Amino acid sequence: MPPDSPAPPRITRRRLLQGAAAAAVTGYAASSALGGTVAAGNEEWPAIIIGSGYGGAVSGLRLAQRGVRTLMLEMGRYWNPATRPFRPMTDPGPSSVWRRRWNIMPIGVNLPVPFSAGVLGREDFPGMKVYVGHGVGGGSLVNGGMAVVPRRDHLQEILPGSVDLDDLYARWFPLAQAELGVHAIDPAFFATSPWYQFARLGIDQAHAAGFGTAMVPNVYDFDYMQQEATGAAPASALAGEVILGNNHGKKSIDKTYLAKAVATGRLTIRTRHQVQQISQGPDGTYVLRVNRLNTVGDVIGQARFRTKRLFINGGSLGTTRLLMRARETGTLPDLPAAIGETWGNNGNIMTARAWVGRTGPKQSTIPVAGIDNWTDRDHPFFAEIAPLPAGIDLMTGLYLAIVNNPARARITWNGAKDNIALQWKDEYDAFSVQTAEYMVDRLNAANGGTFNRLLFPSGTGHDFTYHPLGGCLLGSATDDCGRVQGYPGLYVMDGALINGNVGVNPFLTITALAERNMARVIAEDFR
Ligand code: FAE
Repeated sequence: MPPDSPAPPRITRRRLLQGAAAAAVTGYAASSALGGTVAAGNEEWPAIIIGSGYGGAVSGLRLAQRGVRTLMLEMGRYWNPATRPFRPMTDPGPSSVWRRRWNIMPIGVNLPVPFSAGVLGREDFPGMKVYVGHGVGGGSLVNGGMAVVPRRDHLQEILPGSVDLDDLYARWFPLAQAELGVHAIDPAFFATSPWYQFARLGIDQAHAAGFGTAMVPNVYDFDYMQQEATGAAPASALAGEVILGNNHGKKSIDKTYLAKAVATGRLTIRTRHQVQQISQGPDGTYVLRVNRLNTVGDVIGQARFRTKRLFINGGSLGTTRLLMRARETGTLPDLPAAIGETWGNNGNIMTARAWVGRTGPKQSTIPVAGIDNWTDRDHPFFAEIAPLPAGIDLMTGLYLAIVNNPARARITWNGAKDNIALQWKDEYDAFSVQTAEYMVDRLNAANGGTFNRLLFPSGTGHDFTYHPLGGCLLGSATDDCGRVQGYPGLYVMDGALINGNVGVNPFLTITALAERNMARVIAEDFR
């Protein structure tokens, strides 16, 4: 059985053996075959997790370690670089984009791509394009790996008061960092490598403009990167790979949390299984109607799964969509009215400066530094000094800023389209635009340079986000550890829990919060 094929209609001895053989390569398929014990399309599991991103991976590991036989359903594919490699940003292929005919990079020229169930997805709404990852590992497959601890005073503002922040910082952030494999870059390598000339220049120019900066830890294996730099290992970060997947170096969660969970023998992952509808039987069992997809993402069949414990972890939009569909179509009619509220783009805004000086033709795709201006009350932002790995010296500084923008939107339900709707008005971003312009003006005044209007004609790119957050808030749509109000056995552990803007790149916070919540849920609900 190929590692990401849909569940077989019946578990046969032959399929079992095929699964076991594939498992030797991937580590996923054997448990996938072994886990299915009930006849076609109506399996019952002690626990089911929807989605294999950060929230899903933490849920999967902790349930498996507690001894709970758990099924994880993921709409995307399993990506194994040995058999099915990712492609660099400048040369997209069938692995690259989820069901589009053109690449979807937010800047630069987009090339045609084969229509396929690729790794990078984008959902388009009026005023806002939301980027997400699809595949075993969710957003960890496409992201830049920046693992940033948020400011405590900011978390105090956005999390319910009942979350013990001493405990979160002392226990759950360190655990998340350890499990994710977070490390800092070797200062000597950073100081001398041509691959980080762009970042050193960005730091120097920030200081010249009077801004503070911070080095940012990452889940990329920097020892591996140093081998890339000497040619001793196949290049990934140093070969333009990120956003459309990394073949080497990056510890995406298929290599950390999920590998550890599968190794227990109690987590089964089924790929190309897209959950469509959730309902509930009279005895409280949740019933999932699932579309099975082919490698293009077309529906090739249906399946049904049942469980008493359902963890919805489809990411901010994926989770909100499933919950809103269930509430609005009446299959889980008593879901809280708060679902859909307080969605935010994490204050994301991108901007670029032209003619900044030599940023270098060689640029690592993995960002390791940022400008930290969060405590400036008038212009609060944290801006990643981002790479622009075009292979030539573009003399351009690129920044992905996270502005402390209080704007939030409400996700609504469009029954005619059977989908969520979101309207992000231009005025919501007025503060982010003003803040990003302030940053660029100050950097240019101190160092020279202009707005790069080739990349961003209006000066900034504020109609897209990499960091969707909210839709099922901790402490309002759920209790203060992710139990959905009114539905025992229904949980959310992902970015949907977080109130729209966490002030830094979000996956470390999503992971730490999921760890904290799962510890309570396991202790209290899985005795
Ligand atoms: P997520 O990782 O999105 O996982 C959800 C999973 O559920 C996906 O695998 C979906 O395919 C799957 N799914 C959804 N609906 C269904 C369904 N109906 N049935 C079955 N499966 C489903 O959720 N964050 C940082 O902290 N640092 C960075 O450097 C960074 N860089 C980024 C760069 C890019 C280009 C992007 C797109 C994001 C970046 N992020 C970064 C954001 C980060 O990846 C994101 O916050 C987390 O991945 C969200 O984690 P969740 O667990 O909420």
